[in-house]
Amino acid sequence: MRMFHAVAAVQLLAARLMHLATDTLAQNEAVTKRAPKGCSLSNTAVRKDWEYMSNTERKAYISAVQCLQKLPSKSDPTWAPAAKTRYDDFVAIHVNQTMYIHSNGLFLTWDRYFVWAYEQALRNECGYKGYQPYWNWFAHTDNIYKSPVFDGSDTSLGGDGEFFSHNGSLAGARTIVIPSGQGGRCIKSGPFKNTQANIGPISPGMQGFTDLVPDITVQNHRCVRRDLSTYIPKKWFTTANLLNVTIGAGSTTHKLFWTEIQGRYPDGFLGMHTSGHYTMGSDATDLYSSVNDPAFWLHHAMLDRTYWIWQTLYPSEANKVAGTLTLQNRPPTRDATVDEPLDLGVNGDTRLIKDMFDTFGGTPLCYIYA
Ligand SMILES: *[C@@H]1O[C@H](CO)[C@@H](O)[C@H](O)[C@H]1NC(C)=O
Ligand SMILES: *[C@@H]1O[C@H](CO)[C@@H](O)[C@H](O)[C@H]1NC(C)=O
Ligand SMILES: *[C@@H]1O[C@H](CO)[C@@H](O)[C@H](O)[C@H]1NC(C)=O
Ligand SMILES: [Cu+2]
Repeated sequence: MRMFHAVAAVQLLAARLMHLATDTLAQNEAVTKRAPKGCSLSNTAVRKDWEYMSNTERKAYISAVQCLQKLPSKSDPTWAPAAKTRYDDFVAIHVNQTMYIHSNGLFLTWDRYFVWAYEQALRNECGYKGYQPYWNWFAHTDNIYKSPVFDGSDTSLGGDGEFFSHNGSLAGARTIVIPSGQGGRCIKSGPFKNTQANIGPISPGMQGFTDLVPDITVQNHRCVRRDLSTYIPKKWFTTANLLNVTIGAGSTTHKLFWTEIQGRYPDGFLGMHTSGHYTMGSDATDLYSSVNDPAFWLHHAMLDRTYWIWQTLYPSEANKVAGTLTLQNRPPTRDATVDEPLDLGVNGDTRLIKDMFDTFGGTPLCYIYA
């Protein structure tokens, strides 16, 4: 009983913290009346929690994603012969940039720009009127199958995969073993039942894939696979871990936040970012082509939201970068600066890291999270 109250109290504190961050931001903006490049509280986009969107809003988002999956690719076919759809264009650039956007100085800002560009494509090319939703990692951790993101209903991003007997997944640079779940093959229910991909898998963490391809030059038309994990949310999407990256020892400098959110693999700690990928499982465990899972974007919006909340709490650290130009600094490279270009290929103009610090800066970002 006492344990229950302690947990409830901490969860309440975490919820308050989220609101505090939102309110602080709103007040700051209102007080300074700062409206760079036309971004203000009256025209800012508000990205919502999937759970608190109406069925109509969710269906509009799902239709727009299905539209991007049907539109033809804009990528140069000599560069990415495997890219067939507009959705594939996003997978292709992520594969191409993989070694330069993870576990390095570009990670958080490239991700922020990538999600924004996808949101633009949904709106400008598929008539979507809403904004990019997020999957709140800390909800339904006791039963991921009940999450409205993954419950397999017609207002979800699809349910689990069909069962596939396998030996689990190797996460965190292949050092952390994740037990297999009840899925592993094609998504078996919901709007993305049997949804198709053309690129990858290239380096999946889930064991038992037999159809690997080397890169974006080889098309592999197939279904997107999923293996929801009940193990990860209970173990790592905890209030203690949330508090650590927002107000605890893992939050006080940019470098600490950046490290903690990406995980400390030698300590057996997967971190929030990798945890989300391995909660979805199967295709989403591929460092290169995880974008194939349509829930990738709700996961990455949550990562961005966590970064945004942290930035609001630590204004003096908010515009810093940590890390070099290569994944885990292999091969060794110089430290990233705020002037590093962020390459999205056909999906967006090249912007700089420093353009991405302020989601309210109008360069080109203009959004907040609810
Ligand atoms: C990514 O694409 C660029 C061309 O835009 C090419 O020069 C580079 O080799 C590609 N990198 C990988 C790892 O495929
Ligand atoms: C699982 O591991 C066992 C023992 O190493 C191996 O024989 C089996 O082929 C593996 N199964 C899959 C699906 O990879
Ligand atoms: C919080 O983050 C710090 C810094 O990375 C780490 O040393 C510590 O173990 C974390 N605490 C918990 C409870 O995970
Ligand atoms: Cu990711």
